[in-house]
Amino acid sequence: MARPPMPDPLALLDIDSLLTEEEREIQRGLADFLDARARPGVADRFERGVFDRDLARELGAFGVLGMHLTGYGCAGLGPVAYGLACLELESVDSGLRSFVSVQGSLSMFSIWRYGSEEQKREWLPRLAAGEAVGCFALTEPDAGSDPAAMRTRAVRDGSDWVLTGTKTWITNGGIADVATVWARTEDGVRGFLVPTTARGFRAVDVPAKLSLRASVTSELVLEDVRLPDTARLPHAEGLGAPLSCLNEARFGIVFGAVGAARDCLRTTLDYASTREQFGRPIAGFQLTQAKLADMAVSLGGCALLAVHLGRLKERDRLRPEQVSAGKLNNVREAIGIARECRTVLGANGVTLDYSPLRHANNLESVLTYEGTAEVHTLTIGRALTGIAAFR
Ligand code: TGC
Ligand code: FAD
Repeated sequence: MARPPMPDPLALLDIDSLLTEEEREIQRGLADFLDARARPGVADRFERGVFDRDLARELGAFGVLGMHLTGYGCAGLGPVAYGLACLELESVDSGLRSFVSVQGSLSMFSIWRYGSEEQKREWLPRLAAGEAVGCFALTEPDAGSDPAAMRTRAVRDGSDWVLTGTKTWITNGGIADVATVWARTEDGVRGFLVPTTARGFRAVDVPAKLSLRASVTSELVLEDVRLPDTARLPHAEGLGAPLSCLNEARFGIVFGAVGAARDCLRTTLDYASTREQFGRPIAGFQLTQAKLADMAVSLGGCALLAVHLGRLKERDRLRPEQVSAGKLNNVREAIGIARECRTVLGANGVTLDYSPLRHANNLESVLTYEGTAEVHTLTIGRALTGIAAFR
């Protein structure tokens, strides 16, 4: 006798039982908000290549932006609650999670961790509310995996700084009010808060992406941008500062990838139980069940890993190579699940009517940004062997 399909494949391993009541409430509340406000129309926004700026303000009002930071209008919630928010956001679209990652974990975190009191007061409350948008500019045309090769320069001129260079692939760049720009000075790498209205600054959006289409990605050009010394992040010294911000955003991706994969599997379970061939639901074929079972086990493993890393982070015990293990594994598994789900959907799977191929396309970017799969493999390799194989 057939029973209805399991509505949430994460229920297979009872992942909920690992969460506190507060964490479950935050997750449920955000999921309901996103179902009402973000899920409808997401395929259309992906197709048109647009980001919904109003949604950013609503996410701010909901308290999601910088929710893991304390003070300055931020909610001060724990890492698992933040991770679960990333999971729910990415179950809608990776572009939405990207917006929140960059706003909260890269832009706001860089100011919160390395900024002066004045910088925090000026920017954090507006960024938390979604009234202002931030971006984080590390990558350059000739410095991606190897940010130490950056060419953007900040040179002293009296009491000012003059910034020159080009940053590329910058999420939120074209809609940002403030950019955290990392530049080389004669004392090493430093961070600067560049208002996007500054003379000599311009953003040019990357056209025709096949991935993360519902997210703004831009090139930033800085031509002799003059800034006072109060624009420099006073506590950021060396490349370790931007790399420490990446740990925060990479942690969110560990959970986010679970959300994308869960949405693919939910969609596929639902489809397979109603689509009939050879006179019966395709979910009843053993080959389909083998795919579904493998994917549910893999998804559960990803969720266990995410929650485990979150609990380590709560105790301040999370090391960068552990974040690398989480990002490498969960994004790799999620992209595999998205592609396998697509096969169960047959021809319908290549349309925007169903989410798996949209998620798979988005996950191509997630596999590359915040450290490519190869960079994270080598980070784990270095931790295991003690030998750095990057160069
Ligand atoms: P090395 O040059 O030797 O080290 C520089 C300093 O940084 C320290 N460090 C870290 N600190 C904290 N957390 C980490 N994860 C760190 N990784 C390195 C390091 O200890 C050193 O400190 P110090 O005090 O000794 O000077 O660099 P390395 O050999 O350690 O690292 C090399 C490598 C390849 C791992 C690093 O360069 C790297 O991670 N490259 C990938 C670049 C990357 O991920 N870019 C992402 C750009 S932002 C983005 O993609 C946003 S997408 C957002 C979205 O839409 O969601
Ligand atoms: P490369 O570094 O040129 O790498 C190309 C290939 O070579 C990869 O497979 C890589 O793994 C491999 N490779 C490189 N070095 C090694 C090595 N030592 N050993 C083995 N293999 C190696 N950046 C920002 O600063 N801010 C943002 O907001 C941001 N948003 C992004 C949004 C999107 C949609 C995308 C796609 C990218 C974004 N990025 C952002 C840039 C992203 O961080 C870089 O694309 C990423 O770090 C890789 O750099 P690259 O693209 O230059 O590739």
